[in-house]
Amino acid sequence: MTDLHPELEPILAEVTHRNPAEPEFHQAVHEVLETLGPVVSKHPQYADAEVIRRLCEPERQIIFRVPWVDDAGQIQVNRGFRVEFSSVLGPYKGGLRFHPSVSLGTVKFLGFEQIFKNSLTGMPLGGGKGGSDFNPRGRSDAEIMRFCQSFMTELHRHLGEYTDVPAGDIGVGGRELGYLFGQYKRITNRYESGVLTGKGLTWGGSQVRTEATGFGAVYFADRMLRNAGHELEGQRVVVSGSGNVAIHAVQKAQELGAVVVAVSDSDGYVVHEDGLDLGVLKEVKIIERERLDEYARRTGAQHVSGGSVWDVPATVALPCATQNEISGTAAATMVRHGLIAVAEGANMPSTPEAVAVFRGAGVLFAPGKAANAGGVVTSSLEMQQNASRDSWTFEHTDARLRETMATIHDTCVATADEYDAPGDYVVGANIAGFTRVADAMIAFGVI
Ligand code: NDP
Ligand code: 2IT
Repeated sequence: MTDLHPELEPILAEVTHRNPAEPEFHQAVHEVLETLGPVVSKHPQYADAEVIRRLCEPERQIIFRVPWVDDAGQIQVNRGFRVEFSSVLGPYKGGLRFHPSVSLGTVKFLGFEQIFKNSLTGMPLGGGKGGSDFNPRGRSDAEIMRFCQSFMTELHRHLGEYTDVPAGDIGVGGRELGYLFGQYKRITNRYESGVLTGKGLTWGGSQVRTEATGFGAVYFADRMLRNAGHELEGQRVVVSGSGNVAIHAVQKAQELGAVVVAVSDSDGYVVHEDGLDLGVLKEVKIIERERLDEYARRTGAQHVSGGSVWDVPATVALPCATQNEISGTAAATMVRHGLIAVAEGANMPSTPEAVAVFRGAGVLFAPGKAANAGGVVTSSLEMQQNASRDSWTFEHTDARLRETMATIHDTCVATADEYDAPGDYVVGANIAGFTRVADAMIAFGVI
């Protein structure tokens, strides 16, 4: 990581000191602050108004007990979180993650990233994130339902279509959002569609929201490659993860003519040299909620237990699993194998060491807050449809997503140029995301 601007150094020191044992949050703040030096120099009003110091402190943090009864009749206790980080540009907006690794620091890193991502979309969205250390793996539908109902029984009092609008993330998809929305509706006695996004198509959901993050990451990668004189067609692509984002990234990459040769889950990865079979992948992972070795069994693909999917050579990498999944060593291997572009479908999947390796090697690098913004963009389109009691076609919604990803891409490029960092999408995304929030914060005064 590079040195920070002297105005920003004490802010990072304060964040680290006041939020002990939250390394992912420190990492996310550091990664943003190290790009803001030129903005602070050019616009002293931001430092005068302590915009950055204020932005690093969430507006509100909610931590609550989630008790529930498992199928064996045992009482289980989990911890729930919602970090309402910034409502400067709109209601708090961001997903819910259910995974045993979730802690307050995880939710804060994700919420912090979400502020800049949501700002970059140009849409009226604040930033927030939530979740629980609940582990859905191996749980029955009935257990998932009881957990979601208990979680919402507390969370509902903090939500509202003008206040805070959650969606999915790791471990939270259509099934969980159904149980969450059902409980919200029951408790509040309101059919308030705009309170959650990622809903089912028959009860207020939007076309393309399920596909949006993966599709959007590939639209971004395609535009970034074209901007540099390449194209996605014919590229050899490796995708990590095999959840919502990964599968739809595979789908769109294939539709645009790339050959996707590998995907992973937390147990290992599969390699399919001729290209993955999307139909079998969806059947195994989405419908049956099975593991990837089952995909290998059905297709004859090679399954590797453990190991790293980044050992599989590729020209384009789409990390779509989780944070810090690409180490510096893995990045060096990827570069040696001929990597030309990375578009992050996941949030902060590249470690700082990996980012340094990519940058040093001249790899095109699209950070998550730009490349994976398609999810929240389409959430905003869902909110628009809910507000107007309308529903759009798949084609119209997909066209809006694609246009918005193009605009986000072009904003990153133009902003990086303006700040003398041509081709640096990290600089472009952070600065463009930051300035929109910062200008509104100054307009609002000290609140
Ligand atoms: P899913 O739960 O649908 O899928 C997650 C995938 O990543 C699974 O294959 C899972 O494997 C793997 N994974 C998760 N945690 C780990 C881990 N600690 N180690 C190894 N593998 C892991 O989640 P999504 O696809 O929705 O989310 C993936 C990423 O995309 C996350 O970083 C999320 O924040 C980000 N994102 C999601 C958006 C959305 O709209 N859903 C929007 C923008 C970003 P296994 O099943 O074995 O656990
Ligand atoms: O990280 C993300 O952008 C998401 N999980 C989606 C957020 C949303 O509100 O759609």
